[in-house]
Amino acid sequence: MFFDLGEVLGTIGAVSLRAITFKKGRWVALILAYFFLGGIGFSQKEQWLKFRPVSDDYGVRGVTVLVTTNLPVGLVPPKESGTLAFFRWCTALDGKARWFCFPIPPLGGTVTKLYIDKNANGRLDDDAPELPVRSSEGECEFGPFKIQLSTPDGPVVYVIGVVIEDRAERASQGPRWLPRIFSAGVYQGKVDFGGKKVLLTLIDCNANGVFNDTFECPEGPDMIAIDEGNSLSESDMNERPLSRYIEVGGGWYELEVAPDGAWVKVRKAEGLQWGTIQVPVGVTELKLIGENGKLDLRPQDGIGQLPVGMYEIMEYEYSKKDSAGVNWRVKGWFKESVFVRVQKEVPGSLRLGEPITLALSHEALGEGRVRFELDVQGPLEERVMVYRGKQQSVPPRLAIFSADGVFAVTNTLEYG
Ligand SMILES: [Ca+2]
Ligand SMILES: [Ca+2]
Repeated sequence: MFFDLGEVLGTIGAVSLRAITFKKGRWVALILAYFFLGGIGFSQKEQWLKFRPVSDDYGVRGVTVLVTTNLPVGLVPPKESGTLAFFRWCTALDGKARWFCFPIPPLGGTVTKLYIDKNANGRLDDDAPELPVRSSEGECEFGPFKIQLSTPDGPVVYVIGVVIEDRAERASQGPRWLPRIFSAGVYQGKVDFGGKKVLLTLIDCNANGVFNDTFECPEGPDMIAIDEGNSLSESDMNERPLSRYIEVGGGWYELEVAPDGAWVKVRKAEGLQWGTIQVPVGVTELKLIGENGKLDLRPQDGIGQLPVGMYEIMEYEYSKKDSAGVNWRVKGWFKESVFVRVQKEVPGSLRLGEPITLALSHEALGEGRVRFELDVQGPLEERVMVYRGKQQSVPPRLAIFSADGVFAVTNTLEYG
């Protein structure tokens, strides 16, 4: 769905939320806006960050690539017998592509060697094979590997890890081998935002070697995490896509990130244009992500102020008292992307919270068994959870009868 403040522009089909969130095309308008605004000058000094190695469980991210068993043109293979699989990793940091290669193991076996053309000379016969650091049925991990890159700003070391998934059992649904290359390090440090120091982490989410991809990158934006001192753990850190602006401690800043992640520059955002979003009065919290950054809005009397731009609505909270004075609370989140464009001096409205509808579906599982599912939905077909006071509302009961009345059963639906 696509909303313009004040009017509905049109709709898109039921596509899963994450799948289309940051895809190319969806953000064409953002790209144009970016170039239109042109180069934003940064006068502030570099604030240097430190490299910190991270393991793959820091977050499943990176780039999944396809393999070929055809020897790529111009590539000298390693001295190996048997069938070889090749895949490629490219980085904009030095503009080069590097080939990877592994001998395909017999069915049931795991990948035992990985060759990487680390020096990007088009030869794999001068690279020693790497051994897996973790190997299990269906998946093995290699690395981390340091890749030396020559960039216009001097030499840079980029660290990658590789996980090769063997999908032999599901090969009918796609390729058998799925290597994923991920950035095995982040850049982290205390960064000064107008006197307030926060722990900032740069994550090369799309593993292209560059840490400053924003929404206009076809592979999607990189991520930053912000800890203003109130995060309980790293996973709790306030992670968001890298965007033009960033809100820290109630102030808005522009952030420039070095391509290799080594430093950031911060300056107070000037000339930000503000717009208004109107929601039902009961909406107490509204979380959005867009070209301007991540926002946690707390609308007052149904009105929220935010920088002009395009946003995707992530979550909201809505509350209301019933006639007995009991507080009811609704938490909503979106399985389909809902976008809102905030324009200057064009107030509009977004319907959230009510009405809540129930959609019952069923699936025959065979052997006389049927599974029923009840979707609790808000006005934009978002998923909602309903709380009465502090308790989740009592799930409805479902009575099922056969047409002749012989069969009768009543079940209570369960959350989950
Ligand atoms: Ca080589
Ligand atoms: Ca990147």
